[in-house]
Amino acid sequence: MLQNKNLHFDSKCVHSGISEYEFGPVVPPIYQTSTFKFESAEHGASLFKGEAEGYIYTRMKNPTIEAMENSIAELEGGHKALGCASGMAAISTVFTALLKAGDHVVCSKSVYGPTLTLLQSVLSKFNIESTFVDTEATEQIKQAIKPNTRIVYVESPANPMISITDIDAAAKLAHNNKALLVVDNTFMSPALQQPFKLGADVVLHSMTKFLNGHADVVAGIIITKDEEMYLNMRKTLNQLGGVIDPFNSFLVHRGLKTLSIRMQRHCENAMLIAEYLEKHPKIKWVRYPGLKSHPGYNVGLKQHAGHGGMISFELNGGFKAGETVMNNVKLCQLAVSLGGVETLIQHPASMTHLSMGAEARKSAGITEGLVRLSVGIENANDIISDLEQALSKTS
Ligand code: LCS
Repeated sequence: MLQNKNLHFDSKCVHSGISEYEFGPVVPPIYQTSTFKFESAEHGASLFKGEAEGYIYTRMKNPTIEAMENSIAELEGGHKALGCASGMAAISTVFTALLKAGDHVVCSKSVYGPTLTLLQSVLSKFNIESTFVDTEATEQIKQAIKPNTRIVYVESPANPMISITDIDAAAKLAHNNKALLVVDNTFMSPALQQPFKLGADVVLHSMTKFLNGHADVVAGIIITKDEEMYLNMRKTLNQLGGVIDPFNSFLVHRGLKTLSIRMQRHCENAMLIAEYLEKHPKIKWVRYPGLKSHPGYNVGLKQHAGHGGMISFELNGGFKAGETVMNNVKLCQLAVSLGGVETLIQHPASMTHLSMGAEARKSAGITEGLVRLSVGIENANDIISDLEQALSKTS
């Protein structure tokens, strides 16, 4: 394998995780097999005992999956990674591996809807309690931590409020209580933010988004910072069973090669569009970390290398006007998900964040009129023209 240590990030995107394979392919082959033959009964037994190195069964380990995992672990600056069937599979594996009955979690109020409902409605059945706070206000994290808090969980920027948490400060608060900081780095990707450098203990992603980048895969990943945590996660993932499959791993690994240049374009486009929206007379407010009006602007400058591709905004005309825009865009696609090459527009209150309920949405500031834009890599002028013609249809 190429020694990547001294390479720049964009070179690592192209080369990391690639090993030597039979016939010398430049990219990892797709080992589309559920199981692997043993050389002998003794060999099989020694693989199971962990005395021999090798592959047994794809739920446990597979070379195509391993190549993608090694690549992302390297890009995030972590120890090892675990490919999961979805972002939610990664999140539920992390909580299951790290928590026990009687533990407490502090979580951002603004997170992906099903993450909040997983804590609130599923883990609560196992006597795991959660407190949801505005993690943009570090003080609120401090106040919410209790003696039994085991995890502080944040997304930064968060879905869909694009709020910024000071990751370094959150890590210190968690560690003072012997708790762990888990960061969902989906909105930034390691091209823009590397939470381990800021003190995170576990980093995870929905790879469905920027890491894969092409809206054709549902997948997740967990990155650990040491072997002990990795073995705990691997055992839990193997038992829960939410692993990624070889073909999706291959697609994600292919997507990673262009991660750096894609993120650069997402950031450039999003900045132009955020500035356009902020000046538009029909727009009430815009949340984008690159705008000085964003309350987390200074924290963002400290912890991420670019402001990302996600924008939230509300029109003066509220939900009705937002609906008109969503129904009239032509280039922008009206669809949930994010982080792909095509620009997507959606309405969190009736779509991605419906499941969390009106009260939790209100408390997180997710207004009925909020519209979320995942800015793609098209020409920014084309995206702006499309938004302009759709905005002109609103009264
Ligand atoms: N974390 C974040 C920040 C997300 O935005 C999502 C999905 C997940 C985790 C879950 O990942 P999945 O299981 O879907 O791979 N976010 C979505 C969204 O905003 N629209 O559709 C899905």
